[in-house]
Amino acid sequence: MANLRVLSGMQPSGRLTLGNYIGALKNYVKLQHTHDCYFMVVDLHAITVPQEPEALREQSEAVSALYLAAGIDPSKATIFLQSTVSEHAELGWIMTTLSYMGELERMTQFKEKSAGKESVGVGLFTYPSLMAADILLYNADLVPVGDDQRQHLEITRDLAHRFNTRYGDMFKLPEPYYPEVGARIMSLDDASKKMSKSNPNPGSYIAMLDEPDVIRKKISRAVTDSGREVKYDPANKPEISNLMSIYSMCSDLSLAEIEARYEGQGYGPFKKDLAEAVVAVLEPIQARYREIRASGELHDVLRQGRERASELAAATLKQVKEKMGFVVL
Ligand code: ATP
Ligand code: LTN
Repeated sequence: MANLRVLSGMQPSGRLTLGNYIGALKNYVKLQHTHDCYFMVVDLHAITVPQEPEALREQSEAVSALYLAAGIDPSKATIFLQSTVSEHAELGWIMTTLSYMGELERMTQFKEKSAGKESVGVGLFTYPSLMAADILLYNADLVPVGDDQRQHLEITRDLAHRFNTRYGDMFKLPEPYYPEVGARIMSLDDASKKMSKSNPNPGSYIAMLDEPDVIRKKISRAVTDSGREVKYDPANKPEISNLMSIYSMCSDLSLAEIEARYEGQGYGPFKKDLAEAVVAVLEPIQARYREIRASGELHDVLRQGRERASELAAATLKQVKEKMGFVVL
């Protein structure tokens, strides 16, 4: 249904990983054919932890180019940078004023990212209010994300409902959209943590732009349990189950088909084939990525995206302000 709207985003806080691809980007590419899609690079969210200016610029362009390289077609979906549509910051402030300390304090992402830090930025705390603004500005129906965003989607729905109750009907309550397998890809060095692009150990993740030989090496070194059975059992065999999810998402084999294929063979052949399946998915994306970066087309795509996104965002913000009692001139 072309009229159902989709919105999502990724932070330019490092190099995109296979977790970002499987958990979210793959669904972006799929949904563009059936929905009215808006995909952004959430640079305003990235600065909730310190970023070097040059690195922020480079990573923002890299994430945008990876969106295109992974198959998002700018004639079908709108791609833009969050900071270029100033309504995000403005509705973000409004959502902050509607948010309660208690509900933000309960966010596990906040607890994890602030744990053990001497000084914690306020932006990290109000991060979910800005994310709610991102989604509500476009009145999105569906939000493709990985499992770690579950709480943030709930708070978005709470804030939308709170606004509607206080000021009259305005926002739809958005639904999350998760992949069936791979909504939570775990770290290669510790299957109790999610694979994350800001992990300081590059061996813990596969970056979408890792060279094929680096991918092979990282997978061969990935931690596995001491057994030898390739069996999907997340509670007792979290490492192998994680690698099986990755394999399934990179090959379109089901988990049961993978179990059957490696029965009695141990981990060696499984890991070898897994590495080739990942390389086969990422190599063509990497080739397109290099072409896109060399072509200089990126800024035009992002400018066009900003125009399309601004139109919707401005209309929503105007209505919000009217409902809240701002003098709209
Ligand atoms: P950071 O480590 O900097 O917080 P991140 O790697 O978690 O970043 P985000 O930009 O926060 O990445 O997330 C972008 C999208 O990718 C979100 O929809 C998120 O749910 C999804 N995602 C991130 N990591 C994983 C993962 N390990 N498994 C599945 N989905 C993931
Ligand atoms: N918090 C998200 C990134 C994000 C987002 C959004 C995702 C910011 N705004 C709006 C979906 C919709 C994350 O992935 N860490």
